[in-house]
Amino acid sequence: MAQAVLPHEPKTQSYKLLSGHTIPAVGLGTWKSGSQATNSVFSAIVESGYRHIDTAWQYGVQEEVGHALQAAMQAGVERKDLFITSKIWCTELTPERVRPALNNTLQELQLDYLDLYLIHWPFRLKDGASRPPKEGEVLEFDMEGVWREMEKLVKENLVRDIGICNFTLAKLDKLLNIAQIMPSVCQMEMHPGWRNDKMLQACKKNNIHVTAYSPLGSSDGGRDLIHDQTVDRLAKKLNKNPGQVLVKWAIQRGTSVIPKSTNPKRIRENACVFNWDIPERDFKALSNIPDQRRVLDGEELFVNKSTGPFRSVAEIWDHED
Ligand code: NDP
Ligand code: 1BO
Repeated sequence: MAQAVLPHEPKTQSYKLLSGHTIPAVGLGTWKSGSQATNSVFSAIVESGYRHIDTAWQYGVQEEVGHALQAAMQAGVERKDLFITSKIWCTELTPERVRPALNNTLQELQLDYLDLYLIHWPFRLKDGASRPPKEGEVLEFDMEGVWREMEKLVKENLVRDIGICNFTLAKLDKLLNIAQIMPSVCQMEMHPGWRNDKMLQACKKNNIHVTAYSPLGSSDGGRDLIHDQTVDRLAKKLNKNPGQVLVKWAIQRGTSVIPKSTNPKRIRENACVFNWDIPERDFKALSNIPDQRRVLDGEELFVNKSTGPFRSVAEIWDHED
C-alpha cells in the first residue's frame, strides 16, 4: 500500500456522547467490503479524512480493517483521533462469551481498545445457525447478564463506550432499567425511506446518540434511494450528488451516519457534506418520502414461521412498526 501524504484536515463535525467522548458525524461502513476493506479504510482515513470506521465481527473484514488502521497510523494518523466501532455477533450473546468476543475483535483489528462496542442484534443465535434459522437456532438473550459484562469492558478501558443496534422501544426500555452504564449509541437503519422517527425520538429523550446505518438504502436487494426522484431532484438543485444529499439528510437530523463504499471517489464524495445545508423546505420534502419500510428487517436471520420463537417480522420488532 502506498504511503500517502495526509490531506489538510477536512471541515468536519462530531457529536458529544453521554460519556463525554465524541463521535465523528460521518464514518465509513464496511459491511460487504470483502477483500477491498483494507484499501477502502486506508483511503477513507488517509486520503479523505475519515476518522470514524464502522465494522463488526460478522462482516468478516476485521483483519483487513486492522491492516488499514495500522497503515494509517504508520502514515501519521494517531489512534486517539480515530473512532473505531465494532459489534458483538448474535452467537456470542451470553455473558461468558462477551469478553472472548471482544478480545478476538481487538486481536483482528490489532487494537488495544475500541471506541464503541455494540450489540449487533438483540437475539441470540446458535453457533452455525442457518438462514433462515431452523428450529431451536434462535433464542432470547440474557440482556442483563450481557450488559453487565459489557459494562465491565468499559470499566477496564477495553472499550470506551457501549451501545446497541436494532433495538425496539420495548427493548430500549428494558435496557434502561438494567443499565448501570447507559448505552451511549443506538445504531439503526435510517434513511428517507425509513425514518424510524419513534426510535430517534426515544433516543433523543434519553440522550442516546443515534447512528444511521444503510443511509443510501443499502445494497444487494436494498432500496435504490440514489435514484429516488425526490433525492435526484434535490441533488440537481443543490449541485450535489444523491449520496451526499442522503448523508447530509442524516446529519441534519442530528445523527451520525456510516455510508459504505469501496470506491475511493465515492468514499471522498460521501464525506464532503460540511460546507452546505439542505434548505428546510427541501429537507421536509426528503423527510416525506412515502412507502416507509425497512430494508434490513431481520427476517432471514431470525424468523422461523413454523417453530418461532419469532414467526414474523412484526414479532422481531415487537409489533411497533
Ligand atoms: P449503504 O446504504 O451505505 O449503501 C452502500 C451501497 O451504496 C454500496 O452498494 C455502495 O457501492 C453504494 N454507494 C456508496 N456511495 C455511493 C454514492 N455516493 N453513490 C452511489 N452509490 C453509492 O449500505 P450498508 O447497508 O452497507 O450500510 C452502511 C453501513 O452501516 C454498513 O456497511 C455497516 O457498516 C453498517 N450497518 C450496520 C447494521 C447493523 O445491524 N448495525 C446493518 C447494516 C449496515 P460501492 O461500495 O461500490 O460504492
Ligand atoms: C447481518 C448483518 C447486518 C449488517 O450489520
